[in-house]
Amino acid sequence: MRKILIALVLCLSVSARAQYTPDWESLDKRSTPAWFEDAKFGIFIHWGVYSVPAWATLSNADGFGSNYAEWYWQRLNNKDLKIHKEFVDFHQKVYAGKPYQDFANDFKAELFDPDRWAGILKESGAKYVVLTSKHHEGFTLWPSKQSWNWNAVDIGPRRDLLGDLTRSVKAKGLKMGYYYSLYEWYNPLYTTDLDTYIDQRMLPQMKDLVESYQPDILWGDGEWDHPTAKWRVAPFMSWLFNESKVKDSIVINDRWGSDTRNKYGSFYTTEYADVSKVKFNRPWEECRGIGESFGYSRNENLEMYSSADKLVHMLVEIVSKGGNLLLNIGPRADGGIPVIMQERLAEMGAWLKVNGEAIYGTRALDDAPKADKLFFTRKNNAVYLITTEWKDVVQANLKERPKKVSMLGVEAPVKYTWKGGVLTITAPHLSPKTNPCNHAWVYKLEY
Ligand code: FHN
Repeated sequence: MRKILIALVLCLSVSARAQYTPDWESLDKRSTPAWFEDAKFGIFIHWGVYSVPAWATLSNADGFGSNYAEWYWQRLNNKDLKIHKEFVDFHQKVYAGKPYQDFANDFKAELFDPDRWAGILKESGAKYVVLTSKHHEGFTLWPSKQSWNWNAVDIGPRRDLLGDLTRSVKAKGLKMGYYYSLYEWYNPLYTTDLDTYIDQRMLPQMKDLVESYQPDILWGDGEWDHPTAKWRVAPFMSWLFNESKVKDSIVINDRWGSDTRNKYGSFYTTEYADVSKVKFNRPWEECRGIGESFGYSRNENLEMYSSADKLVHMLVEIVSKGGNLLLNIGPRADGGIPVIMQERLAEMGAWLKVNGEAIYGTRALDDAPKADKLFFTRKNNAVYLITTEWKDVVQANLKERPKKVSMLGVEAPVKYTWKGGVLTITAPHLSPKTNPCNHAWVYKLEY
């Protein structure tokens, strides 16, 4: 009896310790579930009513984000912007100035095939997906009760886009997450009665997403108008971490109030950052489009799209600094994924098929040698040296002599010497037939 009592007391005290109180200090005591740091590569999807006009200016006149097509509605209304007139002129010429809301009727998603999308996403080598459940326009991709007649089932696609994609993505073994914008530009409740908006729309929607679809990630945004205390997000997070069905697996980003970015959350976020300058001692994630917009912009030119070379190099650099890359695609309103985006994803996937061992599940190498176009990751007893440019001879300062050096995807052993703390690798002779990959090559150093 005594033993049972002691066991009971122990159990109770463990569960009491596992309770997170509704404040960020407590919430941040929860360690980030390891799957997130192991995953390294995710695909962001911006899809909504804005995918119908799918247009943004090419001018950068208003600085960062000028080219974001998902901001179309706001650009039409915000007279203070330098790019405003260009949007109004375009809208007048092409759509005779019709109300933005009418675009929802043209958001048909008639080509949307969630299994096909999931196949493309899986083949990219990504381990997770983050879909815009609701962007700043307020339109929800799931049948949200709080968004009557402004959701994908009541109007437009007439289908639970979020639910259908979630099922297909999870069936492929990928994690599924939702982007959720706290604020809404033109929701009268948001603009006139913030507290009611939060209580009767925002918080119930977030809870509905979690309970109905059990996401692996909740990715907040549109948080900048108010501090986190005003949004009352922390109590929701303590429910999420203590009681929800996903309490052990879910991760959240850091955008939950004007005072939370790079401060609180399971991981920090950057956006179109110069990743060479990023330095965090927490899990982090860089998000960006393949081009210069998140929502599909029909106005973009080829030179605005990152090459596969650039994307692989970016992934390598981010991972060498302990981060994840969340690379965005913007599907068309008809549900097709623009072929150039598919091509870039396929290239990433081909590279990761050969070299994924140096990416997934790795961590940054402490005191990694600094050398031009050389990056390092580590896992178990191996260090991975990734060269983003082919070099016949690769040199790096390394404290210990590796027992073995090989190139991922190449069977023949690789010649190397190690003298006075300098590792010198002679690259294998490869022909176009034996070259395992393009963009970057990985040497595995075993210790
Ligand atoms: O305004 C949004 C933007 O449209 C896009 O969704 C990005 C993704 O990180 N977040 C906001 C800007 O920080």
